[in-house]
Amino acid sequence: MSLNKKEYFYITTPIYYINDEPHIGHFYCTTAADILARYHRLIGDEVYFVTGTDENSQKTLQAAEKAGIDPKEFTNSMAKKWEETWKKLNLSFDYFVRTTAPEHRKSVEKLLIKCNEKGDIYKKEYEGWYCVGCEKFLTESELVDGKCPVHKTKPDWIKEENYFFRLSKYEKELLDLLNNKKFALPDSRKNEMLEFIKQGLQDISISRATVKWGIPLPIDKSQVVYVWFDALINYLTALGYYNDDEKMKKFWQNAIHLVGKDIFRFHTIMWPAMLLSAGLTPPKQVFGHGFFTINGEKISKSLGNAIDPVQLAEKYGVDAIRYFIMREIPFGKDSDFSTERLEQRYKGDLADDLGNLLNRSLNMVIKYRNGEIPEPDLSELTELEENANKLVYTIEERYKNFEYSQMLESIWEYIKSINKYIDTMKPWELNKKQENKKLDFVLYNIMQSLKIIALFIYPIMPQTANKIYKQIGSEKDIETENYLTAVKWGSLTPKTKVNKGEVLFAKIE
Ligand code: ME8
Repeated sequence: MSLNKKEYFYITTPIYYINDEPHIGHFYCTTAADILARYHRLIGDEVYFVTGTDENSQKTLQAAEKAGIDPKEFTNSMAKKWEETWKKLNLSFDYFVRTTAPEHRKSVEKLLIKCNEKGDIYKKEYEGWYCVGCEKFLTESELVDGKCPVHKTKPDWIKEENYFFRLSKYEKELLDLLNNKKFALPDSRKNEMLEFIKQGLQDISISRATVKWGIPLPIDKSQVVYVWFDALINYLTALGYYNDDEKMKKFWQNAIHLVGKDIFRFHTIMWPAMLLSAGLTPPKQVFGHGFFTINGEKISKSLGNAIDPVQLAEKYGVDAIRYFIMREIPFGKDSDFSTERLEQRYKGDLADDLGNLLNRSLNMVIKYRNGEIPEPDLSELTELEENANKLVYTIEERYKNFEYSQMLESIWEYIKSINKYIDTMKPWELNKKQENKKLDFVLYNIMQSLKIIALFIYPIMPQTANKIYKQIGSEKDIETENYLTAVKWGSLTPKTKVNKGEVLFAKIE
């Protein structure tokens, strides 16, 4: 249990292709990773959170040519754009990895040479349909009317002599790995992978003879490394695999990869096989989340329907969007992205349930106790206290299972129960009747539960959580708290002054 003992967490997102700009789908996965990273940092674990860009794709080259820019210049400016976008959106990654960086090239060379020494690389003549959009070979049976089913374009027929990786050799080990309950989640996707392996694994081409953009194959410099073989190794580059950095020892065995369902197979089959071949252990977990559509359509450049997370954040605030995407859709499921639903949740869950709760609670402390947290007699156990104690463990369990939406649902039930508590206890009547001891007790309970709410929602809405913290009178930032001490009932210091500020979720025009 990581609540009782410090653990290490290595949390990653896919490294994104830079031929395009970040959209809501990329933001979704990066946010999910950010939330997990923030939660583990909060409870005292040591976290290394990495995102980055996949730059050695043919798509990069095509996009640079189209823009009439030198590919190196293009990659530098696009990678910068992605990194800055994530920073602007308050994503707390510790390292931004780029596959055109010299360190990455060293990692790729090192791993590939190990696989070669193991006898897992061989040369063979190959021909097949290659989709640049997917950056992979497609089988005849995967094509629909001769086209790639995802990109709706005719793939290229490629015939060349390539280097192959003996994926088939790892069939049994991969089956064992996937049968381990926690490695690949959710179960439905894991079962698809098991089925795929049972049909028999083919060795895969890991180099390209005609492509010039990419990392030269260390065992034959006339070819470049296949972009997926190269890209997956980013997870090791970020830990300093190329020079045996200490981070490898600390973090590799605790790697959690969050990826979309589109690239789950690469991460649960090809990647662990590459690692096993190179004498490394597979990652601890891979989670394949679902996809957003916009009005039922796939998000695509040609349809021009991509939603820009920066624009959305400018309108609603980044915390509200983080809340919405994680609450609305159970992680792992597909869903349509609806601005209407976003506005409903903004108004209902955020402005009414949470914002209003803070507002009315502060008003009562100001009106009845001169803005000072009262000194209560806490000998009586309330349901608020009991439920808060239970929630600490429910939340931990939800994080372990990547159940973000269900976790938020439980937190919101708690928020609603505080509102109900106020309506039942009627502090205004206690005040009228001068039942001072009871009033102190009730007001303290309300403020204490707000403190706990701030801690619970911090990973999802870090700015909002800190605003609540400040308004209830804390001088500390949540990041500096000892979580288990701070969520304990009674942790709120009596006699501190509240500090009412701006409303949490203003009306959207
Ligand atoms: O595949 N809904 O990069 P990529 C939800 N470079 N998530 C979405 C989404 C949508 N509509 N569209 C994209 C690549 N994503 C490779 C990865 S990793 C070693 C190499 C998210 O730019 C989702 O997480 O195509 C998906 O897996 C990822 O973006 C793909 O990003």
